[in-house]
Amino acid sequence: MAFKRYRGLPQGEVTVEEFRAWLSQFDADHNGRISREELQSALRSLNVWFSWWKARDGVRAADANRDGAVGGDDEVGRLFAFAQQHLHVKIAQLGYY
Ligand SMILES: [Ca+2]
Repeated sequence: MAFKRYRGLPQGEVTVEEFRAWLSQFDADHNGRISREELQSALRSLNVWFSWWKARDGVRAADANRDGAVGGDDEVGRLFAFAQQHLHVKIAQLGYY
């Protein structure tokens, strides 16, 4: 299996645009949506513990239309909110969502 080096999240506060750009590099099949497996590799790249569970919970929290993946502005915004609460990602724009 090839080892891929990912860009990290910016230090300090993160805007939703930065979060989206960061997340897009994990869209392995380039379908514009982040599956649970893709989110898990994103979390793993941040050295998040229990990435399997957190990826499952993150998709569950963000997947408004219940298609099993995170896609579109609304769902990325929800995932961003999840990341703030559960991964301690700081937001740069309070009240943006
Ligand atoms: Ca995808």
